[in-house]
Amino acid sequence: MTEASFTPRVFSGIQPSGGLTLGNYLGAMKRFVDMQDAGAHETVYCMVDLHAITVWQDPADLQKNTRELAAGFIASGIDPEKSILFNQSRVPEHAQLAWVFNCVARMGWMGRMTQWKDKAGKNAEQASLGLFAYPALMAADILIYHATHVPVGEDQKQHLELTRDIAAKFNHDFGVDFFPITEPVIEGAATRVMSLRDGTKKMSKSDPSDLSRINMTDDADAIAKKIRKAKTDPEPLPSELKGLDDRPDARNLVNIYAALAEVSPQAVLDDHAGQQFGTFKPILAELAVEKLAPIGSEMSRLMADQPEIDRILARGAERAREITEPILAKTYDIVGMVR
Ligand code: AQP
Repeated sequence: MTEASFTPRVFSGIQPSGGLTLGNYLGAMKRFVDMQDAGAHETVYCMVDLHAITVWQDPADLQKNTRELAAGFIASGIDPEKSILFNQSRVPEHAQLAWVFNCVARMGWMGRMTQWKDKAGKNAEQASLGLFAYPALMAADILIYHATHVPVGEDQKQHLELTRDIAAKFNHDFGVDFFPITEPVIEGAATRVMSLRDGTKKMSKSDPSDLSRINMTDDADAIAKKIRKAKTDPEPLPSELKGLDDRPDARNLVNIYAALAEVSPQAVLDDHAGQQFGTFKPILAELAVEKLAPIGSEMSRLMADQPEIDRILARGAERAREITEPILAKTYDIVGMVR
């Protein structure tokens, strides 16, 4: 089998470990919609609830966050008829393939993952085994679809490289060309949206400070207030990108503007060079409200019909299993399981 024989297929997921943030939206979700609408690939999108429980999740919050995330996918433009949309735990082949990959991946590979080091920190002895094995489950999420392309934010680049290593080692160990060597798709002005309180830290749904992020459920007032309070510096905007090199907070706001307006960061500077943040922030807030508030209201509308969300996810899982069952069966044959 050659790479050319794999169906062009996109897979990506988001954890229901909190509310959807502007970082998830610009770094991932918006690009999921673009890839769906471009029509060049089959698109498979997932709420990765099994990943979420690698750190403690209150069960009631996990259910709420999973449904809210589903509403976020749909409100952002994912059409459950065009894309396959479901939550990971409904498709057991993800976890089954992950076990095989736990036996292919090496401890040393996992130990080098920066997300593991960041999240486990100095307390690795007390971290869950699931958190350590997270990248093997992520590789399984992708490869159980023979996905050829994976749109993600910059923070997932290392996990994608590990996915390629796992696929290559499996193919090599068993003398097959069964799993594709997946291409990461990391592009655009917002591959790494930073915290509004600290431009050197990633915007994250689990950051204890709500002012550090824009939630997709924030209303117009909250969005405007968070941008107004965003950390900046006293300098005006420069005319060239290199003028932002040592100004992470300023750079972050320019990147957010560029991603929302769908222009390059240089084009933002061309229009706003010389402006102080007192002038630029209200313009950014207006743009953010215009683009994000309709998504937030559509999410609330969808959340009011929970049975409909559950029906969409169940149907998505059925469609997903049409792909995953034969790939797991073939994997088990290759590995030598008697069935
Ligand atoms: N700040 C970000 N900028 C750009 N992309 C981002 N992504 C997340 N944060 C940013 C992208 O969103 C997708 C889903 O991420 P995830 O929820 O699976 O996990 P994460 O990267 O760990 O996201 P969070 O918000 O930081 O979650 P917590 O706080 O629970 O760890 C991925 O494609 C990711 O790159």
